[in-house]
Amino acid sequence: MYRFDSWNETIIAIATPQGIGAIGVIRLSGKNAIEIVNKLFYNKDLTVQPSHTLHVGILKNNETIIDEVVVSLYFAPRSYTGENVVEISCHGSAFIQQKIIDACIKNGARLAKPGEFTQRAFLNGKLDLAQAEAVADLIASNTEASRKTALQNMRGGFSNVLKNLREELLKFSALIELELDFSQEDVEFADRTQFYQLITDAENVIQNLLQSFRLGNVIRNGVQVAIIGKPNAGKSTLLNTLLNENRAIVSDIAGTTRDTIEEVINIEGILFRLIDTAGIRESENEIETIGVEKSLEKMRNADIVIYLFDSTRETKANLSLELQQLIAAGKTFLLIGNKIDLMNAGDIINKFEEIEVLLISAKEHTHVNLLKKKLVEKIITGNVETENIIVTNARHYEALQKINEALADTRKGLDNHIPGDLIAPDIRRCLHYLGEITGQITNEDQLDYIFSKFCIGK
Ligand SMILES: Nc1nc2c(ncn2[C@@H]2O[C@H](COP(=O)(O)OP(=O)(O)OP(=O)(O)O)[C@@H](O)[C@H]2O)c(=O)[nH]1
Ligand SMILES: [Mg+2]
Repeated sequence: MYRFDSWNETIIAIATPQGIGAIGVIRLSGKNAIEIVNKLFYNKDLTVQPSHTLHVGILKNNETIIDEVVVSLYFAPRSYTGENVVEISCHGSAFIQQKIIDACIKNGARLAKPGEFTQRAFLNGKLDLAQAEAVADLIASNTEASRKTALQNMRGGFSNVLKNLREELLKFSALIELELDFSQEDVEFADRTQFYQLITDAENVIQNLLQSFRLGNVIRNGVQVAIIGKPNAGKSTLLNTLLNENRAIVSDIAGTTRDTIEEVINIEGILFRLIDTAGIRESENEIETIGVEKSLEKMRNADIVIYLFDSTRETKANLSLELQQLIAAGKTFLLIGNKIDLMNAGDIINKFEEIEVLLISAKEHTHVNLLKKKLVEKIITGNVETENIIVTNARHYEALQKINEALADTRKGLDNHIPGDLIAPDIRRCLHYLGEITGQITNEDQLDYIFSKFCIGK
């Protein structure tokens, strides 16, 4: 196993957020965690207490009382990090917490680096790398969907799929390597039909995981939705209605919105980043022209474009042209006709027949819930559900792509009946990248990089 120099040191950090709260939790992990806290603890000898117990008492630094606290004890290996862990719940003042930390440092602890607790958990075999990364995601999760996927990954859903695959491939790899020792004798230990089936199954699994990344990315980072259209279509009104607040200025003067406005809403657990833009038209006004350029840029970068038009003004012929342009731009879009409160029922049905539009009234909130539903449908397509395993991590995605390539090469080799010694390197490549995701194959720099993105205290 890989080790670092500071392996023997006891680390300390505040586990609760910065600022004042009722309670603050300070965590220590390492060989001497219990001894260090014991030196400050006044009421009893912590070193003779059983694991997984709580102790109320006073912490003293020399003869001054710092605080009355509750201390929780976890002995190695039955703790988050696999080392001795002490958690001190003190009163939540930043001053008290700092005093406790200072006193512990004086007695031999050192401040933890970001993610060092989880890094130790990984190095002690408590979590694999993909699970450890999910811990960071879980802490950062801000919607129901991102919480669910992170929790599932942390529990090992993703890792288990990869581990099974790796074990199956290892079996075949061992047989093929064995053939290499008998290469003079032209024997095949690895059953080629079974092996072919395994590669096909593996490709399916990997491709599903790759596909899930689009949704995974969305769950992690949110979906960019640009609201685009001509001046006065009601884009800013729609933004306000979706947000339920008067965020953007609305007026009947064409060209009201000049700069883009971005706000976030949560629909069914997915974050949508709504962008209200300046109405698109030719203009003599320099500022408006800059605004229009910005609108077009937002449209290009968006995951979904809401193309909003005024259904009282737009003709079917013109709309068909706009539609063709949207299709040509290759974007995922929703065609939305606004202001149906100004039209009578018959017109509404006939005016845009054959074109797939959703007609709403942003002002009167008519069919706005339908619009929300359509936004979600654009993201969660097919049978990808948030209950399935979803790849949310770009590092995993890259490794999965490499595995996919290596599997394709292996399959090609089998198709062409090439000998085992030429297939072996491709299988080794698969195994390598599978191991890279779960951390069975890693280098120190990579680990440091991954854990440095954690917050301190985790
Ligand atoms: N009757 C009716 N009026 C609406 C509706 N939506 C917007 N309006 C009106 O249309 C006018 C323009 O609305 P805005 O939301 O400012 O339009 P915009 O698309 O943001 O316009 P620019 O910022 O100039 O591009 C305002 O007077 C709104 O009150 C609607 O659903 N029904
Ligand atoms: Mg506007």
